[in-house]
Amino acid sequence: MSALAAIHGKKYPAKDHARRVFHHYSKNLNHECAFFISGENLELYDYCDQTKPLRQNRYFYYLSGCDIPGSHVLYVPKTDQLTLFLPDLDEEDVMWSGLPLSREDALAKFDVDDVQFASDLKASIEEVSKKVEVIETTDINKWNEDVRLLIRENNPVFFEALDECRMIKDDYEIALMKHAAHITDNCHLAVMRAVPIEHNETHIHAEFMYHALRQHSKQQLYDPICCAGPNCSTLHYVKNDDEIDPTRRSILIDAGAEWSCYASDVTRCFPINGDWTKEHLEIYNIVLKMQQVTMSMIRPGASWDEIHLEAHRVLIREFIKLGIFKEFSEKELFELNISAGFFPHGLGHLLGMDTHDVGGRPNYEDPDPKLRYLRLRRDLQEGMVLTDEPGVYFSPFLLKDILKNPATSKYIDTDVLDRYYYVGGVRIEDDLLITTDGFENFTKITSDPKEISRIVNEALKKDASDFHNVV
Ligand SMILES: [Mn+2]
Repeated sequence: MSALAAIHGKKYPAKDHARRVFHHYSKNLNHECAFFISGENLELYDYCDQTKPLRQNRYFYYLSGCDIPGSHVLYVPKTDQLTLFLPDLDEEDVMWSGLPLSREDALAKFDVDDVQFASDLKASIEEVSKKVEVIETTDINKWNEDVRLLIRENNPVFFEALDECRMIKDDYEIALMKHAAHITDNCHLAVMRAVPIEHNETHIHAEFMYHALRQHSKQQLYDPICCAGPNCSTLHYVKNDDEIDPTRRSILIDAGAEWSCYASDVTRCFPINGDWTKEHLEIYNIVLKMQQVTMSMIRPGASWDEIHLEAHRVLIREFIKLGIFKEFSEKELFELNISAGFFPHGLGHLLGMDTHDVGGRPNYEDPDPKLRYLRLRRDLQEGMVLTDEPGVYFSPFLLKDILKNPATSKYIDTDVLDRYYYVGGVRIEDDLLITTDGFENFTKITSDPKEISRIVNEALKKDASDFHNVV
């Protein structure tokens, strides 16, 4: 059954979100207030009559569920009144864009008490401003200049209330995210199965996008990362245009479909010819073990810092076994931060309407390089959605200081290390919901190396001309 069946016929719970944000806000500030947020609007490119792609403002969407450009939302807690303001009807534009949603249609579609239009905005805000001490907004910008003197931007208490609420997902948001994850599973499987026609990183990218669009997911929250061989050691590689040749068979694809502004974020790796090389499989199995060990620790109350550091310990133990790290104590290697050269990013991040979602409280100044890029620095709570995405990379750039400094280079056997550079890197990434006693994994596409090998080898038996998009 589709995840969307659980929310069939229901509206995005904007009103409940507004109430929750006020509840949180009023723990810190006790005065009469209102909340006002402007959504994004369409903008033209310079010297051109085409519009830039629209990415709806996430705070606006959280309080409205509305994706219409040029809208605003106002919540007055005292009367528990949520009002959506839609753009005024532009008669001249109807010929090009068709009729916009009527007031009645909008009332039926969105979880709001009233629908007004942009031309009503100033009078409504003036009216409310007489009754409350402050109208909070996230930011004063070109879409709400008319009312700038009546609203206050940038109050950290308001942002914290929004972020804390967004961090804990409700059933409706969970259904949207599960659906995004389901589409993404199908896309990753399609990429593994399309190997006869994938000779360039762009083909991997194209295959993912084609299958996302076929499933009505028109955009991704982040640019797909599609790489082969040493390119896999660049964490956010988005050039996606190198050839895939027999010396560069290790593939890494990090891509996720979006559904109604909610994200999925999944990474899979596979050998383009179906058969893992010895070194590629060794590294893959280490990353898989890092993921399995860390997943076994996930439950409400657990420290994500601790779980992340445990992934480093697994890496160190396994690198000692491979001989990349010379046999010193695990503790010594851990304290010297050498593993951060091979696993430089965090184990995972919160996921929601942003790929790196709000509420994680990262500390990019952390003196411990193992923790510096960890985007979630809090204990786990039921209702959080996060990624578990360990990785191991062989980047000459990331390793140059460790290899140059005799205090650290003495721990590394470069003869052994040199055998792994061609793999580039491996990352395995799943999307997890924290539940009462553990977690639910939204990501169902297999990460078992034997199964992946079987899928790819099976696909290679097919004739390339069977494919829809042979070029
Ligand atoms: Mn991620």
